[in-house]
Amino acid sequence: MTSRRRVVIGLGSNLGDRLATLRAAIDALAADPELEVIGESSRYESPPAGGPPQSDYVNAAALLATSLPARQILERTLAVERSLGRTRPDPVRWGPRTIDLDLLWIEGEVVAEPDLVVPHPRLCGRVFALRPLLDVAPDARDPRTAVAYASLPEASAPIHRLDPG
Ligand code: PH2
Ligand code: MG
Ligand code: MG
Repeated sequence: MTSRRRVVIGLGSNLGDRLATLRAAIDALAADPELEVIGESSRYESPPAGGPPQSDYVNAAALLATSLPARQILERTLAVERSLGRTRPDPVRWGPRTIDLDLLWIEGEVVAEPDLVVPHPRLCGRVFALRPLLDVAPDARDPRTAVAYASLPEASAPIHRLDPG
């Protein structure tokens, strides 16, 4: 049994109605009785990082409170992706996707398994992941080093915020 703690899920979309898909994904997380959505970030638009040429992404983050173990949180996020039409394996690595949910951070927890690494291995280098995370958990720290994410240079890199607040 794990204790109830904060968890941040990163969301991204670059196909179809991106904002509507992000809304639907957060609503689907909130509909899970074992995941309480206690915050959501602004929406940010950015060019694709890596992968083939493709259209711009909209990214966001959802702050959850849950006692589910990391593995089960991952499974719930994959189920939400499937419910919104994502099929795996991806046809193209880092290719365009209607929806991508990434388990970015679990308060005070480190997971290092072949298919599940938390904190997300690319969190610190990606402003489109870091900025939404800081919207919902401004005090978040790396669970290994205790470094505050807000103090990282990437946290203040420029990114286009779509909505006020
Ligand atoms: N996700 C990727 C690859 N590249 N670029 C942006 N801007 N936003 C993303 O969410 C993103 C990406 C793989 O998951
Ligand atoms: Mg991703
Ligand atoms: Mg992903």
